[in-house]
Amino acid sequence: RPAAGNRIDLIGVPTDAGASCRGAALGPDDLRTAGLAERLAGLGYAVADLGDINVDRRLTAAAEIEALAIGASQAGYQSLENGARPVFLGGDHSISMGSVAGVARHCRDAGRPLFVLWFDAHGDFNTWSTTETGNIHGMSLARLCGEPGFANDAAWFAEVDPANVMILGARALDCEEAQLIEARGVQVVDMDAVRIAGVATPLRHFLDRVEAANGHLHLSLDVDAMDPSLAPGVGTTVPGGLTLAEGRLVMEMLHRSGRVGSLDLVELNPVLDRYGKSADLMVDLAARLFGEAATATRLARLPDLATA
Ligand code: Z70
Ligand code: MN
Ligand code: MN
Ligand code: MN
Repeated sequence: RPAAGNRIDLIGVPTDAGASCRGAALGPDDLRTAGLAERLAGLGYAVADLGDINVDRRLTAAAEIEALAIGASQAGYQSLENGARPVFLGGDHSISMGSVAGVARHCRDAGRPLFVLWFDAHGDFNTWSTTETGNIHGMSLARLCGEPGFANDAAWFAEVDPANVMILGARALDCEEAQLIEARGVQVVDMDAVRIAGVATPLRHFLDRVEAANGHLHLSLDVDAMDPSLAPGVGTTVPGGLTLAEGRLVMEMLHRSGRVGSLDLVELNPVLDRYGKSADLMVDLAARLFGEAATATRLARLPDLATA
């Protein structure tokens, strides 16, 4: 059990301006309703719900995303400076432009390398030149990795090294997007690789790198990485996603690493969800990420995890 004083800050970023369909803006309140704060508090954490970043609905989509990125970056940076772990509640995945930028600024100032696990059916590595849809949630990782065409000179922004990123669960990469990911050296563990190697082996190698570098690990959890039968409440369902056992195993390994310092929970669309199923799944995964059900007995049966 974590000692009291181990703090988690919930930061709502209620937008769907980056997506093609509306509804993800309701995500933060749906995660609250599903009991996220209470579940984490039950594990012994001091959970503070900092409320939602203010959003001005009169703005254009791009301007709304930019304003929220600034707010998320500042709130996340402050949370980390205060010694807490920020959990960003989306919102579509465009919110990570700000959340991860704030984490990257903290890491830069603290002199610690940042690693990002992009848990997603998609790569989100399109630019304004490669995008087939114009949807900004399909561009967040590209922007974070310093691709041109974005206004990244602002004080709230900091880049992520593409060599320190692993995309896990991918199965819907656009053609030019896939070429760009490859050219930048981002590691992709797609669903074909998962079916062949499982999730544990590639994740073990990634976590060993984070450990060796004394890195800070950010998990950007897009719920559409999970199979749509488990997570129907997403804008774009892609068949052939991660199973419940695989998702939980990833979370347990991440917990055991002791390296996860920040988290995005994104792309939950309550309008498309069925009886809170996807929200419940996200709360379950987040709880396991923070240590729920990670008993010594279970780990004794999983020696590859115990030797983290
Ligand atoms: C596509 C695009 C995307 C999430 C869809 C899809 C991007 N590559 N991301 N749903 N979460 O529009 O760029
Ligand atoms: Mn820190
Ligand atoms: Mn995504
Ligand atoms: Mn996705």
